Parts: sequence; structure tokens; C-alpha cells
Amino acid sequence: MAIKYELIKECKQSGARLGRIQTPHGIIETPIFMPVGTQATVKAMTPEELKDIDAQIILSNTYHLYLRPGHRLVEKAGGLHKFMNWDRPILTDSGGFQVFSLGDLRKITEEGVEFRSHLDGSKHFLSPEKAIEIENALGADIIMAFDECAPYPAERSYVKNSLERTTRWAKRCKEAHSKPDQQALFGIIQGGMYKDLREQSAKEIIDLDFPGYAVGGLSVGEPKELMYEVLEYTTPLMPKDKPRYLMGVGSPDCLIEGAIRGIDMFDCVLPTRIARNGTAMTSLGKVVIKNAKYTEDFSPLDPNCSCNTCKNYSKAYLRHLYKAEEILSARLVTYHNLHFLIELMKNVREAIRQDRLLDYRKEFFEKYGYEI
Ligand code: PRF
Ligand code: ZN
Repeated sequence: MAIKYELIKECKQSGARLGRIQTPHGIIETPIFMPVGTQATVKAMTPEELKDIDAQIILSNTYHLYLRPGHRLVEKAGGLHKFMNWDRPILTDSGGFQVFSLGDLRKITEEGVEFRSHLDGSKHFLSPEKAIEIENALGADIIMAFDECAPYPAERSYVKNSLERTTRWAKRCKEAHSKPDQQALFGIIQGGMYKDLREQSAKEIIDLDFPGYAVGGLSVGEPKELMYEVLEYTTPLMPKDKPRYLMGVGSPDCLIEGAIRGIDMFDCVLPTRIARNGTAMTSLGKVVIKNAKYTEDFSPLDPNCSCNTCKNYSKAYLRHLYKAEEILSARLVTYHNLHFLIELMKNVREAIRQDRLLDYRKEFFEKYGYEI
């Protein structure tokens, strides 16, 4: 077994869990937020900086690394950890989600997905076997099965076919996986917004017996309340002794609401993406740094933040960097946003330890507002 999950305690106020995942590259404390490093880099951050802010695990992507620089090159470098100089845990997504997002550029069959590269238009084929071959070569600690994420909204019949194919693909992924003692392969539950289809998918995927399970197919454009409702009936179907990962979710409110509903792992491009557009997540809500009201505001982005950016730089300076299109703007705001989410999850873990996550949610939202 590549990983070991230990459930430390459950919150008495909510469904949240405090846990620990042991991986070949160290321990992850859960609930955790995983910064996204699609192209073997968390945009604008060095691995040294990621360590400064206590990032415990990062996510990378099969689809992108397969197209460029190629998984065999990464393998020659000694694997993804060595290639990018990150010696802590890594999770790779299978590429399914990215390929399905290509729209007209792809064709789905039972065998897999034919698609054209977003880089040069060249033709490729990704199947469960191919995705696992790539993930085995990249060498992440946790690897994801090749699934199909149905769009929202979608007809029941479409979602049913798609989740049943996801089960058949999950089985093929498991059979293709050549390093189960070094890399933990997680299964992905689909089923859209249909309760009985989530139940069917959960049963079929859990019957295949993976070391961890993800909830896929959420945060695809549905209202947040609907996502919370789906989580409310899906997480109780999942085994207590395995980690639970909610894919592609990372706004501060969704992290808290997800943890309350028993999710242990989250990832999202949101904090890094909006940082490059000059938006900071703070304890008092969003700060859009280009706003004229910050022209002469010499206070930090977040008065309650202890990060390097907030210790040393003012909103007026960050606004100037952004307006002047200086790359330091992206670096300093990304550093702050990731620090903010990592601190938020530390607070969530402490609140679970003290059986007061619902109280913590209330305190958080009183300051933060409800806008992101
Ligand atoms: N499947 C995979 N990756 C994903 C998703 C999914 O459903 C999502 C859905 N929000 C994000 N990333 N493989
Ligand atoms: Zn800060």
C-alpha cells in the first residue's frame, strides 16, 4: 500500500474529520487544500516558497505533462518530484477532466477519448490504460482514475451512461496500474446531480476497492447550494477509513462547507488564477487590487495575515505593480492567496480538534461576507 489514512477524530458539531495521510513523500494533514501546479509548477511560486507557506501537497496534470514536455522526459529526469525539485507529496489528475473540457476538439468512445492538442492541433488518444501509463511514469504519490465528468446540466440518461462508463474505466485503470505499492490510485464517483445515480456510482466505485475516493462532477456550473446538497448525501456513502477528495473546489466558503460535509482534500486553480488578475482572498473578503480606492492605501492586503506579502508590502504598492504589469504583482498576490487558504485549512483542522467547526464557520463568515 502506497498510502495510509488515519482518521484522528470526527467533529462533534459537523461531519468534518481530522485525519492524516502517510505517503512515500511525507505526511499530509487533512482537511487539506492542494495548490495546483498544472505544468509541473505552481504558477509564480518556487517550491521553496511553497514550503515557506507550509504547502503539504501539490497537484499536477497528466494531460499537460503528456503533451509537453512528455511523460517519458519527466521519467528520464527521475520523475516529477526530481524534475521540479519538490520532495513533498504530489497528486496527478488523470487528464479526463481536461480532455472533456476541450469541447469540439474531442471524441469519446468506450475505448477512450480522441482529442486534438490545444498546443499544436496534433491528434492524440487517451484511454484508462494510457492515462495510468503516464501517471506511473510521472510518479506522483496519489494518482487519479481516468473518468468522465458529465457537464451541468445534463439529462439523466446521459449521466447514467457516463457514470457506468466511468466504472468500467476505473476497473481498467486498476488493472493497468503497475505500481500500487508506490502510488495510490483513487477512484472517482460521478453521477451528476442525481441522488440515485450518485448512489449507484458510489457503490460501483467503492466495490472496486481503492485506497481513496474522489467526488467528481461537482463545481461544473451548478449553484453552490446544489453542490452542498449532493455532498450531503454522497459523503455518507463513502468509507470512513479512506480519504475523500472533492475535485476542483477551492473558494474559501466551499472549503469550509465541504469540510463540514466530510471532505478531506480539495484542489483548485482559483487562488492562483485570481491572483494573476489582481484579486486577493482576505479575511475581510475579496480585494480587487486595481481598484482606485487603493491608490493611497498603505495598509497590507489583509490586516489579519502574517504572510511575507502582508508583512512587507502595501495595497498601494501592489496596485502600482499590477497597473505597471510587473510580474512581481502576480508573485506577491499568489503567495498571499495560497498562504490564506493554507491558514484557513489550519484553522479548520484546529476547529475540528475542538469540536467547534460550525462556530468557526459563523465567525469566519461574519468577517468575510458571502461574496466569493
Ligand atoms: N474529474 C477529474 N478531474 C476533475 C474533475 C472531475 O470530475 C473536476 C470536477 N470539478 C475537477 N477536476 N478527473
Ligand atoms: Zn498575506
